[in-house]
Amino acid sequence: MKLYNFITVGQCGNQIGCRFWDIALREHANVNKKGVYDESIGSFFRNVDTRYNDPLNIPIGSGRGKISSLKARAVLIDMEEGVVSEIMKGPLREVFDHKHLITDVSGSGNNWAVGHMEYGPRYHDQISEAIRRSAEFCDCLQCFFVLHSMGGGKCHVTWWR
Ligand SMILES: Nc1nc2c(ncn2[C@@H]2O[C@H](COP(=O)(O)OP(=O)(O)OP(=O)(O)O)[C@@H](O)[C@H]2O)c(=O)[nH]1
Ligand SMILES: [Mg+2]
Repeated sequence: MKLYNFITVGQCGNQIGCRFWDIALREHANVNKKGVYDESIGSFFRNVDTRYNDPLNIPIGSGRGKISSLKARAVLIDMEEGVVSEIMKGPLREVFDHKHLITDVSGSGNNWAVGHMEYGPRYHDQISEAIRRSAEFCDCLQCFFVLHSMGGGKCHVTWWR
């Protein structure tokens, strides 16, 4: 099974990411009428239902039960906490592993130098650790998707090197 890891960065990356996870869940609900955790949903979500040793082909239920047994293979990073906080108040809040959220308060204000010199070094280890943790949940990691705008402060640029 090929597994995909998402890293969503900044306002743009997290807004697009949020739409992606919503659509992924809806689409899966459309094609997988039995509501089981199969390979296709496993590519993007891990099943955290601990009642089963082999998580494949087990029921994932419906409604809140379904969402609470799924965790997106994602790390959310934003040095301005607003967008991530809104996501955490919304219907998808349980889809994200809280250990994979990395936020600060004020952001870089589109100032790349601040992202590069300040937030990058400050959050380098925390970001690496979250991505490592997320990747370790994958038996067969296919790739990372990094979602972000071309503008903004981009603390992760330092990390990505
Ligand atoms: N397509 C699209 N573009 C967006 C969205 N949100 C922001 N942008 C664009 O992204 C650029 C600014 O980047 P942001 O993503 O806001 O910046 P950031 O990564 O949060 O960085 P800082 O806030 O400076 O720390 C501008 O060109 C915006 O127009 C979105 O939801 N969709
Ligand atoms: Mg921002």
